[in-house]
Amino acid sequence: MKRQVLLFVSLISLGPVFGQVSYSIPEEMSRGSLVGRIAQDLGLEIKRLISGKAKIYSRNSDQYIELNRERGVLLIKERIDREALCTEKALCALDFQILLENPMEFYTVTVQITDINDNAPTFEKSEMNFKISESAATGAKFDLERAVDLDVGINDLQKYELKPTENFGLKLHSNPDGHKNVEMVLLKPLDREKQEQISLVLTAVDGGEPQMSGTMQILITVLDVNDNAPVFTQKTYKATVTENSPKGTVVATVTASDADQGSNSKITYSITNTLDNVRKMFYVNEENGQVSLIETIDFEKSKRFQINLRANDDGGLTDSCKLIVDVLDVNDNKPEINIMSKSTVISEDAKLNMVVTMINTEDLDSGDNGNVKCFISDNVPFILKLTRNNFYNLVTDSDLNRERASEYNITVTCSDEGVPS
Ligand SMILES: [Ca+2]
Ligand SMILES: [Ca+2]
Ligand SMILES: [Ca+2]
Ligand SMILES: [Ca+2]
Repeated sequence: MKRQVLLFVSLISLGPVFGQVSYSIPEEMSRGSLVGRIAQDLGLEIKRLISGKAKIYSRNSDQYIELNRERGVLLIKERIDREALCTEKALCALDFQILLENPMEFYTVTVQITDINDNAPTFEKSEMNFKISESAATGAKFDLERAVDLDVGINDLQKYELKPTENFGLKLHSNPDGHKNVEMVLLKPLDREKQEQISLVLTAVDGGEPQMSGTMQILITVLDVNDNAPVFTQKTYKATVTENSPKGTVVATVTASDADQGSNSKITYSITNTLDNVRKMFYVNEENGQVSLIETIDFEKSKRFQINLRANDDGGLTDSCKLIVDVLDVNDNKPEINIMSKSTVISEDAKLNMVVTMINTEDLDSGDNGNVKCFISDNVPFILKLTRNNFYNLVTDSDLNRERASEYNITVTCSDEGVPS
């Protein structure tokens, strides 16, 4: 084989060259399609082709093109795929010779294969996944896989499109190999609380006619940062609790929410009062915000509490609120009776309305529970007169007669209006 080639090389170097011709055809023409009227173009007669046993000599391209001597034409013998033949080369051509004998001569033929747009830009992967923090700064870049189009020139990849365009844009970088690297650039900050998954489509298009394209899906998971503080459902909560309620009684439940994820939204409740005795009286369940009593409340000591509460997330962000607890009175105090002055001795000629003694009543309860009324039995020559709130005077109501009664034992009864009294 090697020897034959060598022999041929010596032949062509000796033999006369009568001319050359070139054709240009698109790739992918079907078998039997006309490449060129070689006899006509070389100025040869059909009978000379036949008598000269004209044939194609080629070291590598004879499988694609054949010579039909009888018609004097070159025809497609095998479908030509430009991409397989020339890969990325812009100029793709088949070179061969037409050899004739008697006398020996040869012609050089060049068939240029032009590209047709028979390849779409394609991505190796159909999907790319990214995990991007919602705190990523605008301008942050992410390398994307580039697409490949086997065609050349205008039929090759021309541009990329990324949709939707809300948060990301594209940036292309020229590469020494002539291809362009493609980057996704963050244009607008991400917000996990608004959108946790973002799905984008990267489209690569060529410039052929018709235009062809390929797509790749880009899936972005937005990672949480602690950019939201807890928020109480109310700034001020109100509750009431009856005094003497048992320890453990739930007074109220405060609730805060946090828009973040995981530990960034895990809330812990606490009471922040310092200077008063609130923390001795109340306890907040740090997990569920339930406020309960840890001490018995005495209305007579404190009628109202202001509990300051804080909600913390695990990232250290906080909110605060107030819980106002009004203590409800129960009638747990008897009226107290104080005799302010007493004259144990009184003359029988004492005038009517003479003050014998002054009484003050006191009841620690409030409302009806502390509303005190006093009275005495009515078979004595005295009456009880209300002078001011909670002050009574015991005064003479009729003439006294020492000879009839020298001593009175008067019982004053005071009662509040609570139920039970
Ligand atoms: Ca092509
Ligand atoms: Ca193409
Ligand atoms: Ca948070
Ligand atoms: Ca967040």
